[in-house]
Amino acid sequence: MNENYSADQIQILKGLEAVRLRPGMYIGSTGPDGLHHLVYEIVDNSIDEALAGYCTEVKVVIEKGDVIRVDDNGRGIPVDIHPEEGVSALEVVLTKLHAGGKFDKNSYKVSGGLHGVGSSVVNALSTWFEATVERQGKIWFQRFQVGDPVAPCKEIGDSDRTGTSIRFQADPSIFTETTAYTFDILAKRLRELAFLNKGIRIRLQDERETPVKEHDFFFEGGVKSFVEYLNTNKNKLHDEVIYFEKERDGVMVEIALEWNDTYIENIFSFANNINTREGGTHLIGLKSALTRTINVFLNESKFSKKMPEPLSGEDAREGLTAVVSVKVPNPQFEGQTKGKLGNSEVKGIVEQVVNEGLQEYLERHPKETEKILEKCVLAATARVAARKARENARRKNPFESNGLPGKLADCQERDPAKCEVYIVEGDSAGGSAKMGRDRATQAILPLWGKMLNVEKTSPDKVISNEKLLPVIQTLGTGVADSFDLEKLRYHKVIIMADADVDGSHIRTLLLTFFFRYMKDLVEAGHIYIAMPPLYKLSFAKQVHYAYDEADREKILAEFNIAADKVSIQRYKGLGEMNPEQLWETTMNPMTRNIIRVKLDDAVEADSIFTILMGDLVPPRRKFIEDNALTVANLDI
Ligand code: 0RA
Repeated sequence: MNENYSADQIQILKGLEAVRLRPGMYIGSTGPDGLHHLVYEIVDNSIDEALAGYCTEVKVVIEKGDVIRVDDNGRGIPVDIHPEEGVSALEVVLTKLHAGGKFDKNSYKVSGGLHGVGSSVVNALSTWFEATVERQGKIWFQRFQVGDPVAPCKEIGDSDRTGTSIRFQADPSIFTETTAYTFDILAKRLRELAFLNKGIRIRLQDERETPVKEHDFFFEGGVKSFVEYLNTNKNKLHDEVIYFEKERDGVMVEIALEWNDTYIENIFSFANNINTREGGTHLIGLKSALTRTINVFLNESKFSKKMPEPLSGEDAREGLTAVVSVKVPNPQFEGQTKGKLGNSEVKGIVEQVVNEGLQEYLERHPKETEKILEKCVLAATARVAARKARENARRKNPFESNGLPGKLADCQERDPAKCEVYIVEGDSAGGSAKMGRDRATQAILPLWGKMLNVEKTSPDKVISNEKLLPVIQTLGTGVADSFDLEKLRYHKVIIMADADVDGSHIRTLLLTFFFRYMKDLVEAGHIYIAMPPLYKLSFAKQVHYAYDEADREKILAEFNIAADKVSIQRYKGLGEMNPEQLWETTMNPMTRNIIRVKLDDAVEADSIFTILMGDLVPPRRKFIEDNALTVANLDI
């Protein structure tokens, strides 16, 4: 048994063919995510060198032809001959799976997390791969092709510095979808890494562009700078971000907190530089310490008698932006997407750090403390009011006996997976949609009344709003803490509004509501945006629909139609289409054009909604100018 096991191990260690055979197992996918992952894999090694205290700068260059180069000023990967393997340590690192770490037992490794598979995997998935090492006064070089060395590592010159430079070209026979890198995707991750590893300078250059596009990420404040960045454009309750950094039992803990005047809780957690989207023990520790410490101060304050009920965790976190980042020697990642930290020892450690740090902060900052406690009173009061509003709504029952709003035209099918609901702005469009739909599977909910901006409204007002309440009732899931995805009555929730500015406004308002109150619904990909056509083109007894100007020109070019032979109707709104046209262009699953709303990046999404819906006008104007806000740009 044991012998077999080690034989298997040797098998695995021998070649990189396994990686080329099942690339997805090593880097997650062979799509764009996997492609960008190659870069992160190489960068992680340089970050490890920096965390060990030997490297201060990492430079990532996208060269012409989508070649990646990662340079660092660390000690350089060792090049001496490895006693067991008989080749250079460099070659071992780049050709053997999981051969990292071995040479450097003392280093405090952070890579090796989620997909932390090492440079050899990148080598295996590259048409060619080159390593240049500067150390001990010399320059060393080795080149590989599809993972195999072309020649041994050899000395090629003298140097008075140290460092490692890796260049590679992703193999297009593996990354069949694309081998083109997206600057913004790399920039986002490198910015995050610079926040999470303070003091390390990370540069990104795109040589595919002229002039070369460049970003320089360097944050002395670490996660404190991260929270400042997240709270840009928000009204803060206190001037300085609350910040603690401690090492305890080998676990590094870094935490930053800042309350703002919104109703939104925005906490990001990281373990070993990996975003733990499903939370885990570090997040539990943070939340429990926050509630505990704030409750202690609340009970000793004049605000205590204003509390309608004892403080809840959500009260303490309303309007809180926070980042918790831990670095753990042996991280255990759990959960469906391995995005949850499992190490049980971490909870108590984080809890202790936050209890001590926050207590000290609150003692020293009475003015700020007062604002935070006052916010807690308001949150608790609104929470109780929201519950009463929910109970009242149930008692008054403004709905049909089945608990659904009267204006909903439901579908016949009962299996949610087969059902869709169109949320339609305006009664006339709603009427056309009701007549044009496939009543077996398509439900229509016309919206009426005044919509509010949930970003500026307290939760109790949001959930009793005349326009949103029917949406909540129709979907069946409940909201916020009582949200239950299992109860969703339609697997496609399609927002249908005019293709104009007003339509865009209502779409944004609804998306903000879904994002803030039913985030899981967005995350699970149930929200869609219907794309009604802007033009109807009639010529030679044919009818074509165009979704924008470019589309219109394309169709005219394709059919080679002279401008005077075609009649072009521009739709001003959905209401101008008759039921048949609406069905054909926007509702028929065979021919319609709908966009699924994605939530790839929570940081970016939060910032976009804050900019679009928040109080500050200049950033909103700038965003809209920069992005020429169209439906496509809402595809976040
Ligand atoms: C192990 C030992 C030593 C350096 C490194 C690893 C190292 C690896 C990478 C990967 C990218 N950049 C890197 N920089 C350094 C050096 C041990 C010594 O010099 O004593």
